[in-house]
Amino acid sequence: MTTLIDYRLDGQVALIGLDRPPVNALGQPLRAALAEAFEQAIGDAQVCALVIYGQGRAFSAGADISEFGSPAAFATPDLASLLSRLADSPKPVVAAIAGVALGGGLETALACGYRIGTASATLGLPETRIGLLPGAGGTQRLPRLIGAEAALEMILSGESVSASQALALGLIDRLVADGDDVLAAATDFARTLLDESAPAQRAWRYSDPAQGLPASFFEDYAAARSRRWKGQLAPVLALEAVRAACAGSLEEGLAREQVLFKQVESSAQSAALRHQFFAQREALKISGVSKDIALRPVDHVAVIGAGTMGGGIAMNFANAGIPVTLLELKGEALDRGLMHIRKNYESSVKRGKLTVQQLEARMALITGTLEYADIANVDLVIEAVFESLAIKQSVFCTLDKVCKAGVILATNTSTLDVDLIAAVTRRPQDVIGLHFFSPANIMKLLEVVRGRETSAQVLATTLHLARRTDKIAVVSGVCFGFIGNRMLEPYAREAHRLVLEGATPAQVDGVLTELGLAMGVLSMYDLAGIDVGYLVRESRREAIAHDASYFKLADELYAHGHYGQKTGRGFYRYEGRERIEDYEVVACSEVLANELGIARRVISNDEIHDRCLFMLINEGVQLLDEGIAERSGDIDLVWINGYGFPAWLGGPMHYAEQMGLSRVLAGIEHYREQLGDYGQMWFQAAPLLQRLVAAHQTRIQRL
Ligand code: 3H9
Repeated sequence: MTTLIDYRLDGQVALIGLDRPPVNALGQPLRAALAEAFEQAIGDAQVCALVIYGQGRAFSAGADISEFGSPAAFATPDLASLLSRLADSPKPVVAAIAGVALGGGLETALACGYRIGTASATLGLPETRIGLLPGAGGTQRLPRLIGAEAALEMILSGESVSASQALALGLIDRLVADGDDVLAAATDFARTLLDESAPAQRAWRYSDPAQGLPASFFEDYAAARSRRWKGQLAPVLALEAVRAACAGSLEEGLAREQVLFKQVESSAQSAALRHQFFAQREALKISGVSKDIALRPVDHVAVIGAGTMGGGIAMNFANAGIPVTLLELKGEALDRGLMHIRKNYESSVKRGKLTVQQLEARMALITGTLEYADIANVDLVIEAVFESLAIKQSVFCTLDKVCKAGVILATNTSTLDVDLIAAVTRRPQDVIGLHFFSPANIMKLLEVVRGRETSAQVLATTLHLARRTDKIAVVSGVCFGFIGNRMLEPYAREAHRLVLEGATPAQVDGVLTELGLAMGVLSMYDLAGIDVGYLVRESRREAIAHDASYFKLADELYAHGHYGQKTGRGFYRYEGRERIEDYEVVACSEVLANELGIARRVISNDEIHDRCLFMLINEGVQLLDEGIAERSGDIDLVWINGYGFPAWLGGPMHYAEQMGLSRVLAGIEHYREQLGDYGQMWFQAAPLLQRLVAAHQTRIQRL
């Protein structure tokens, strides 16, 4: 017996412990060891019942995700066959669930005749989140146990349920109080089953999982989610698998599930989502920051500035139960900010997302003040004032004077030089950038900007805090715009310029949303505010003065007071929430193109795709080469979680790898030639991209 399984006997009960830290992922070696232990128990006449449990913090987090896309995923014994064997056990098998039972982990429990769980256990089938579907019987056994509707909801939401919900659903048979020994309880349960001569497998609770559902149930379910599922394979095929559970025998359903599972497993979408899963975990491993570094306690936070951003940041901490002091200069602005926060929470109450008590509890965690003295003892200060270096530096001078030693001083700048801000303090090692995305209480991404002197301890503490507040943290070095906004610039530049060359804003945005982006870049500028974009450009006119042509149209919109959605006009006209093509914008681009000597022509959708995307990718590769981003996966996380890049394409870097790096390079070189002076100026392939292609590399990495 290998060490992957802890096998022992307790009287007539065989105890089989999965022992593959950290989460008992069911890779081939563990599957083989489990199969062997199972057969040993079945073959042992002394054993009358079995208990399967997980050593450590999980029952099992499911199949080993790193095996997918390789033969190891289906290597003997494959999980589906192993679980079918388990389900046919002639002796009762009890799954003892403590911690998480996810994906193939829950499917293992479903193949057992009986399930018992601790109160803090969570159970779920999150496969669709990584572009898969439950492929070891989950789509067939779960509907037969809890009904098709509840099963579909669990499978398609990917959300876990608590042990008490699982008990109510009939997913587990017994609940064990936290602190009680789940293994002892499971062994007792097994003995009771033996005393009662209980069958090894009970009849399914739902012989017809679709019983009581309307005939059009599956069509209606898919139709209601067609927008959310647009372009995605896994949810559509997962639904089909559950439907198969309602249409025939278990054997037929399991066979259908296998076919569908293999289809998603080999899809590019699943490869992209799996890449994202690991990228998210890799992003927390930072060079120079050891895993065991002592963290600073963060029990109280202050936010400077009660505007939209400051308010969102305050809510982010209050939502995680961390007290926040919100500081403003004027009473009116503070009241407005606090009122806005309350309104936001009230709308969550109206939507049923929050109870009134939770609203009040969160508001009670946020205290307003006009005095810097009130934040002298907090553990972290986040400045969220107007995006101006001089103003931010003056705030940091004050913080340096007022705040206690050991406080972390963070700036929420989206573009400015964190080192120049740190330099005005006597403690640059305690200064860091925390770039939240608006609305800060909702958006998952947090760009953590590591200044030249930021200490490893400060960095580690903020990364830990990000997890506490459910943010996806990505570390960036210091440069204009960090990872996200620096890449936005060339991408947005092409979008703007293409409109001058003859595309309409709707055509440009249409190509991007067709690809799966949550929003086209020009619509995004309308949402963020044409005035905001203008002010960012104003702050760095010298840097972009050598070719000012591409943003002439945006400057013109600014001059006319067309600031985007908030004024009802920008690149589009707005009637309520409806976005309408504005023919005056088209006419204006014609005039500007004429003035700038740009020949207007019919622009193909392919050209829009290639110019916007290749320039985005090129900048990402350059950032990696400069060391601003540590890994290409970090760049992907930023664009998926902060800029609406479709997760199922894996982020711009992964997408480039899928397209082929040589295609990206060839495209850049093509437009460099085709677009005359403009092409010569902007279409310069990143040296790292050239090196990678020359070395026939398919992955984006430093070379
Ligand atoms: C499946 O089951 C398919 C079947 O239906 C059909 C098969 C035929 N595999 O997240 P953490 C690693 S698909 C491999 O930092 P936490 C993770 O990379 C699977 N590795 O901890 C990390 O490694 P490292 C369906 C895995 O406490 C370490 O474990 N299941 C897996 O914040 C710690 O992870 C899922 O989708 C895995 N399955 O969260 C569940 N899981 O230290 C995916 C974790 O080297 N997992 N690792 O960076 C999770 O949701 C979370 O990891 C979990 C723990 C909640 C378990």
